[in-house]
Amino acid sequence: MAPTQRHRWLTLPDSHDRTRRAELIRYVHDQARGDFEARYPGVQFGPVVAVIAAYDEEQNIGAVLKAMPAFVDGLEVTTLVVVDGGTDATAQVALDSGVFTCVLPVNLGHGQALKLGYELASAHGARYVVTLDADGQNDPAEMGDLIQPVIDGEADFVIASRRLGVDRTTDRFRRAGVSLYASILNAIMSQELTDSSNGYRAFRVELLDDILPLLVEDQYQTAEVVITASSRGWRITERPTVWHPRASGTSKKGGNLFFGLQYGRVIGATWYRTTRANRVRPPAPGSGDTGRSEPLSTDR
Ligand SMILES: Nc1nc2c(ncn2[C@@H]2O[C@H](COP(=O)(O)OP(=O)(O)OP(=O)(O)O)[C@@H](O)[C@H]2O)c(=O)[nH]1
Ligand SMILES: [Mg+2]
Repeated sequence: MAPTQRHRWLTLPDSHDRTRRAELIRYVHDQARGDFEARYPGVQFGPVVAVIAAYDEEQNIGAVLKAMPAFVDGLEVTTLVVVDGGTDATAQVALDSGVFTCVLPVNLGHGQALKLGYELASAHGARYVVTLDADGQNDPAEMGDLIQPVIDGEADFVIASRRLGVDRTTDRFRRAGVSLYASILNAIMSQELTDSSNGYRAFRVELLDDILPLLVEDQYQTAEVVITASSRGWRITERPTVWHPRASGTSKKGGNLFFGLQYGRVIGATWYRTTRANRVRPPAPGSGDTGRSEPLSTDR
């Protein structure tokens, strides 16, 4: 009898399953990347690349793209939308707005879409990468403040914090989850973050190049990136943000209980993985673990 989805919950993937899944993801990424390179041959991005992963966001993404800044701190901003499969006109809206658009042929999940965005940004000349959502929860006008600590060389990775700023959403359960998971993450990684699950982020590209091979989560990947970057010794800080309700539609990440359980699983699994991986991998070049007190560069 063929296994049902319910039975699948009871069986842990073996190494053959994991290898096959990784190969499938690689194949789909390569297809999308090939299409992208053919659509934009030899393209060179600006020093700041804003990566927006979008899954069925045709109603919301147009307004986000219109609000994207052309420059932050005198540095040109390139917007790159990674359309994560889906069935609506998200890709067409992005293409019509004139931003760089990479389309995955099937839905792989927010984490996998962002990984492809990081790869493209790095390969096409980005020095800094910003991520934000396509659903209108982040204000692109805040990008300059968010990225400033990275440009100034004070941090390698900045996370927008709704708890340091303003949270305009009303879900108290979700708010409690944001605080709880930040506390857990702080306890295991010796950080002092207030909002580790916010997807509005700015990175130095060297950090992304370093952690990319260690990222495996399809969804709920915000914790994975923080734990992995922290375990590699990169410097993380926060800036306040105004966190808006979704412009339209509902979260596709499941109800609060499912979201919470999955988020907790990602924290545990990443912590276990990075602890093992760092036993065999040297510290990140330029990260705090090397004992350097100087930032990599100020790039100003
Ligand atoms: N849910 C979901 N979002 C995806 C996926 N791939 C890309 N995304 C994009 O990821 C961003 C965040 O997704 P949301 O579903 O809003 O999740 P969230 O903002 O973390 O959580 P909420 O607070 O519930 O909105 C949006 O821009 C989505 O379009 C996917 O497979 N699932
Ligand atoms: Mg959202």
